[in-house]
Amino acid sequence: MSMPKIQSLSLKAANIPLNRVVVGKVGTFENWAVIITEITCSDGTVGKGYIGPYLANYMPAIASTIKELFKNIVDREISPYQFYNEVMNSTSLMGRSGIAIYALAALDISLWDASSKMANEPLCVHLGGSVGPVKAYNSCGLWLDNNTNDSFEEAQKLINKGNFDILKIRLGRSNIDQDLNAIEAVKKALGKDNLLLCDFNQGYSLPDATHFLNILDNKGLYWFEEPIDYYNYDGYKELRNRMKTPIILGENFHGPDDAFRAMDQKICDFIMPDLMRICGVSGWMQTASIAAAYRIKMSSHLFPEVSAQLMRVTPTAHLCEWTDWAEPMLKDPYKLKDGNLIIPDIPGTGIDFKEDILEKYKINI
Ligand code: SMN
Ligand code: MG
Repeated sequence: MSMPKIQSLSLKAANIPLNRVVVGKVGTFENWAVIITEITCSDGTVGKGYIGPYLANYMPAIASTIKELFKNIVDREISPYQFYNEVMNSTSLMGRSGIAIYALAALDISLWDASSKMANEPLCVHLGGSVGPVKAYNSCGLWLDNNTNDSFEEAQKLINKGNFDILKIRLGRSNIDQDLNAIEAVKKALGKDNLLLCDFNQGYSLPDATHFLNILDNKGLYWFEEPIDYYNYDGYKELRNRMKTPIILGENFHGPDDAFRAMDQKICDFIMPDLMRICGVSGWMQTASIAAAYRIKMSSHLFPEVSAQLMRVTPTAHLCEWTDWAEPMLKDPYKLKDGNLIIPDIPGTGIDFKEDILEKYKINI
């Protein structure tokens, strides 16, 4: 059976303005820097995707890595998982983390989009699942600049955006009382049956985490996300033993190897891989199998569109992180209903771009 061949690659980059400035221990961001990957095939199919590697100045380096990797698939039939394995098994490449993996993810996402478009199926159907709602939480606010007086109102707005019953607050202010007040205000807005997640973005040292998490441990928070440096495995083990609240990490897993190591060493209760860093659809699917074997619930980090599709085929699917960061550049952002993301019943990932917005906020690569 002869399949269409991969013909050409178009790369664009843009610095998309955020509706709400991100202020966290990760830094302050007014824009989301994205790279758009479009792969055209001989039958006219265009596989589209984007990654968001944060730092605009790194875009040229990532773009040139994407172009270099692409040379290996030009003129070949689409086989995303095979290509992923070839690159992952290659010893001559730049390793399995950082820029190399971001570049492979960018291509992988577009290849899976093209593959599911050729099959005339939504990505989740192409992967053996079905179209349906995906439980999500609103992660678009409650950053560290949110002071107690605003927390209740901001939480209400976030809830109302999609009838959400789960929110995430960022913690680790210099004064713990401010964190405690913000938690109380957000909980009041949520009501007693709804979940509040919290994220420390690796802001604490181990001794501080031990001290402050003890204070927060009986505040009814559903998870503690990344309290300390994500590479401090011994520290995570210790915190996990000391705390009742489940510990989650995963947005900093670079590929399934990191996810495996974290689960194998039992350093967390839940995981939440990031589509780009876990290495696209292929890296996600491998990680989902590992999580299933360990019976560990798997949430997502950013990239709500493709992540929602993947949650439909993730055996231990938990919560999809929803942000509106990509919305200004998307022709048809996914809809929200009753705290769920709604997957569009169209072939591929359903991602298409507003060219005028990409042009307006263009980054030269
Ligand atoms: C986060 C990640 C990247 C940028 C801003 C915030 C955060 C999250 O860790 O989980 O949403
Ligand atoms: Mg986080």
